[in-house]
Amino acid sequence: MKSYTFDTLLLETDDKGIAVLTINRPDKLNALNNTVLDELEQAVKNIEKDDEIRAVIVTGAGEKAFVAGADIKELNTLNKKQGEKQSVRGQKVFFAIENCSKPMIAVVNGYALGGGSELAMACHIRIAEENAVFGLPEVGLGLIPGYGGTQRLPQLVGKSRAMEMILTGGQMKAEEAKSTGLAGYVEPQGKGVEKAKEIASKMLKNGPVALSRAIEAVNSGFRVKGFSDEAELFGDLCETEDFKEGTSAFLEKRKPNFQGR
Ligand code: CO8
Repeated sequence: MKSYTFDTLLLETDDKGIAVLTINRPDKLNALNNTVLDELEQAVKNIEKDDEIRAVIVTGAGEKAFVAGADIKELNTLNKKQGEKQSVRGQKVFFAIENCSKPMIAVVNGYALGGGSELAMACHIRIAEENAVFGLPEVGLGLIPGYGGTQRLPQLVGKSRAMEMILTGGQMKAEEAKSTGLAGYVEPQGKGVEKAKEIASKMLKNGPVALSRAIEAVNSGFRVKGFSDEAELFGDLCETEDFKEGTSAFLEKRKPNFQGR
């Protein structure tokens, strides 16, 4: 078993070349702070360079969450310019995952909210454990999804269902995620990685160059222009009172009182 050392991630590779990349901040439900984003970017670079790694499973530490979103504590103080920059930053890390030349499989083992759903959607396929909860709750914080969710969710579940999910900030449990195509499989809790390894093993019987070109070709058909608009709109929202109210309400553990300003 080969492993790399990070503060907020675990990256371990088995003897078949299947790596498990675990977001490891369980006390904060694996929320994506800047350290996690930096380390994810570095991890993908390691994955690309390391010939022993042939496929990657992305999952969350603990029994409650895959990733509960971007770290709301870090979002709360962003201004327009910083908000747009932060959105572009996360989008860039998730593009690196989406365009990784090796198969990336998300095992969603609990809450995948906001940036967590966006991370899962950037992976090539998704397996939901029975306790998986997908959602883009950003509007409840006075925000919009800013790590690609407004672009990738409609691609995966269709515009109408995506619009409903984004505008209500509603959640989708494992079985519904499977029926909409957001997840390929539903597995018992604790069994997602096993299923992911089974699927990865089937992929790895094929030529690695063909796999990388297939990923590139499929992604090529889904290149959309909306990501920069998403980042700009996210930045705009950071200037609103509703954003301050929404994020402060979460941190103060109370309901927001939006004024529409
Ligand atoms: N950010 C920061 N801390 C978090 C987050 C988060 N997203 N989610 C959970 N935590 C922390 C909690 O504050 C708590 O910390 P503490 O123990 O110090 O109080 C700890 O994790 C455990 O969480 P809870 O006590 O809340 O656990 P519950 O089981 O009661 O609730 C929930 C679980 C329902 C998942 C709840 O934690 C929750 O609602 N979390 C926030 C979900 C959310 O709104 N996610 C979206 C965030 S916004 C986002 O992702 C935007 C992405 C795009 C960004 C673009 C550019 C910046």
